[in-house]
Amino acid sequence: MTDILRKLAARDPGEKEFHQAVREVLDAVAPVLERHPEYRRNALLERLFEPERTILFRVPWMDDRQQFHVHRGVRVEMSSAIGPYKGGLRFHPSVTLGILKSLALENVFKNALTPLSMGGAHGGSDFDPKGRSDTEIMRFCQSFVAELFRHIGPHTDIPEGDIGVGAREIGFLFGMYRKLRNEFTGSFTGKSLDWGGSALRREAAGYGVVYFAAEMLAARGESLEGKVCLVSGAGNVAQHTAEKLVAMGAKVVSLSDSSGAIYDEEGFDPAKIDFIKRLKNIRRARIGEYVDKYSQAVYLERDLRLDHNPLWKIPCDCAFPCATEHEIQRKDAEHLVANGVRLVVEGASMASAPEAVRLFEERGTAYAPGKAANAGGVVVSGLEMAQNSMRLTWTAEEVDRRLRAGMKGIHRSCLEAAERYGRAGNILVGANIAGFLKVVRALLDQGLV
Ligand code: NDP
Ligand code: 2IT
Repeated sequence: MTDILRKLAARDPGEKEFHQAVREVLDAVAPVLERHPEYRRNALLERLFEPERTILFRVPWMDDRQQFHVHRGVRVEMSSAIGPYKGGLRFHPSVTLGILKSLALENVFKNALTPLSMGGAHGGSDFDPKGRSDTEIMRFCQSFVAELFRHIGPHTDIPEGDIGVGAREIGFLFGMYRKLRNEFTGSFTGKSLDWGGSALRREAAGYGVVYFAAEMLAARGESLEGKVCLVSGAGNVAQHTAEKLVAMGAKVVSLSDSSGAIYDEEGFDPAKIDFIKRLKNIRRARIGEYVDKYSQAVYLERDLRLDHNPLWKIPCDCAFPCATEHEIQRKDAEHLVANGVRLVVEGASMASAPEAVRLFEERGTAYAPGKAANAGGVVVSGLEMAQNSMRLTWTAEEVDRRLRAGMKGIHRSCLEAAERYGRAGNILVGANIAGFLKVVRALLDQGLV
């Protein structure tokens, strides 16, 4: 299998994040490949790791001072073997093709674990929305979709938000899409409730993370009640992870953004979480302002020269990284383990670097990768697509019931797959194997396409 990695590295030497994502999959599915030599004979790995299509395009736009800018737009359509391409759009200056390919591959597996069959994609731009006015964001989104609209549609590819793309951006993207196509179809998810969105889509990824954690604890005869929890990030996934943890009786003591973290030893309550939502979603301010209002809390400024994040030094029972990939480095994992962390559940995709994951495995820390634990987002995206097709809307209670059942099912599938292949209890291995089997069987059934 090292030949596959070698070929990928030779062909696209700059895509180290993608090579790492491929390595994780190869390590996890090794026992499956041993049992099924026909998978290698049919070049299934080669097919799985080469996107079906990658769209690269120019995004020109004008800022409020009438300056022109050009960014790169990308959509990686990785696999449609089991359903239309599905996955987020990320607007962040760190975006590269390698990162988007790794997220698209992640989504192939994640989406295969959900009850509704969906293919995998991811896209975005190196555009930085931070500090931009609403009109600048609108012009950028309109220019982005003026090209992307040709490639997407409710039966082809259905984008959603991700870092830097929330309700505001989906509104602008969908509005322009609708105008260009002259049709109102469910070609994006994450839409507002008033115009085709689903109840709880905004909350889904974070709530799903907590439902997954609750399943992991229940399997050990425990619950979230009273557990001290660290949550990183302060965006969509982090806010709703913290909110649901508090609702389920846990004590959440931290959140963060790219500038630093807040630590409130007393724990958050619903009023504090509402304050944070207003701070981040409406005022679009920095998380550090929390300590101006709640003076018992402390602000831990992020020192980018350090190879660890001070947030992960805080003692906790459970850690929920919900900001971005590789935010838990080996050093962070060492701090968490030394402080007795029991559970690490990823809200952000690939939140833990491979060396950190290795340490969790060595020390027996219960660990769930994003491709299983944050699948709640795409579970409810699938429900939004189903509601759009039927032209009806389900209540929040109905969606929540389906989300919870979906997360329970994913947890069970991961454990069953891990057990079947001799790695009982390993959710990382189980998630990769369960997703892999669903997709490669579809590829075999459908011939060489
Ligand atoms: P948001 O843009 O809403 O929030 C992202 C948060 O993470 C912000 O607080 C941001 O800080 C912080 N952050 C982003 N990049 C970095 C970085 N390089 N270093 C430190 N902090 C950073 O995004 P989401 O909450 O939607 O996404 C968070 C994670 O969850 C991502 O990994 C995403 O792929 C994953 N995810 C999202 C889903 C969704 O439905 N939205 C579904 C499943 C997974 P700042 O405010 O300073 O930028
Ligand atoms: O990475 C992800 O799962 C998302 N950003 C959401 C994808 C989706 O299509 O709901």
